[in-house]
Amino acid sequence: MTVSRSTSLALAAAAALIGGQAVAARPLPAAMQSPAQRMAAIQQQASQQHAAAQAAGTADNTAPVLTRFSLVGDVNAQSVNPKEDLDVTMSDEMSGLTTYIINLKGPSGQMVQRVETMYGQMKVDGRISIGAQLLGTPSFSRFSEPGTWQVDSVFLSDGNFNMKMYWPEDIAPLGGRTSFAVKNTKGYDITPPTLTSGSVETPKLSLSTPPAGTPTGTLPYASVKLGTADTGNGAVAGVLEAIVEFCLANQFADCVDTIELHGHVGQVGQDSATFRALAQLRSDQTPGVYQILNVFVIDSAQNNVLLQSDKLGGGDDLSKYFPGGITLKVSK
Ligand SMILES: [Ca+2]
Repeated sequence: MTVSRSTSLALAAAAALIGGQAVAARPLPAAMQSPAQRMAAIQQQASQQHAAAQAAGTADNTAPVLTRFSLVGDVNAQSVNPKEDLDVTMSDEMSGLTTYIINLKGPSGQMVQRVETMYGQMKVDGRISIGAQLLGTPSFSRFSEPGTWQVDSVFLSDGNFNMKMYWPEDIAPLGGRTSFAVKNTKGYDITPPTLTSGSVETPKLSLSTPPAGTPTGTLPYASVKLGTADTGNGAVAGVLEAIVEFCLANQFADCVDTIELHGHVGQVGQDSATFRALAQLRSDQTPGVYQILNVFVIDSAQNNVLLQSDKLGGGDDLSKYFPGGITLKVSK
């Protein structure tokens, strides 16, 4: 089981990935990755592109630079769309900035992130905001942990795939403010949700049998029913989403095909929720006996749990949660 609320653990995993040691043989679907894992994937891609660009002998060999970084003000988690402002200067003199990622870290390791991609911009110089909900997730919310937050890292890359990661010790010498307070008087949630039960509602599906009441040719839906629970720290964010990934494994336990089911909970703040995760099969879905590979459950405050099947290299016995079985047979 991987419980993700610790940035340092996730960053250690990211560092291992960047260092060329595979963290997991099989990459997780993007939606199951922590911010640090997504960042590591971006870095890894940039690194490969950089190597290709170097081999091609193109001209820009210097990474973008961060020359100003100063956080402005504090965050009131109970305000409408809370965010933290940053005065920043980032530039690249030749091929221009293409990506910046700014990570802020809470007292217990929760991460708020801003990721931007652009083209041909030589300089970002001014005040930007981090953690606003309209800018994507993970963002601040009324469930954010109160206390002292600080900069975790800044990642920059340019049009020739040169990249640089700035860590707190690289940012401190710039002389700006690198920490700020999050105020939250109404409780917060840094506690991951749990899976309490599950059942595969469609253990056998035929690609040629449409769901009841639908026209001939309609592809069938895989369905898993999940029971989940969530707690918090004075407030409960409640389960937001679950993803169940099925794998058709070959004799080396590699997935030759997968089915990714998604389920959403409509209401924030519930301490338990039972719901379905669904996916319509593809017309070219490989027939065979699939089994559950991963179950990912995330709450509205981005705390999440990842269960990985011990049948396929993970550490979790999923049959404990799925007493009726973890398989789904797909036939033509
Ligand atoms: Ca929670």
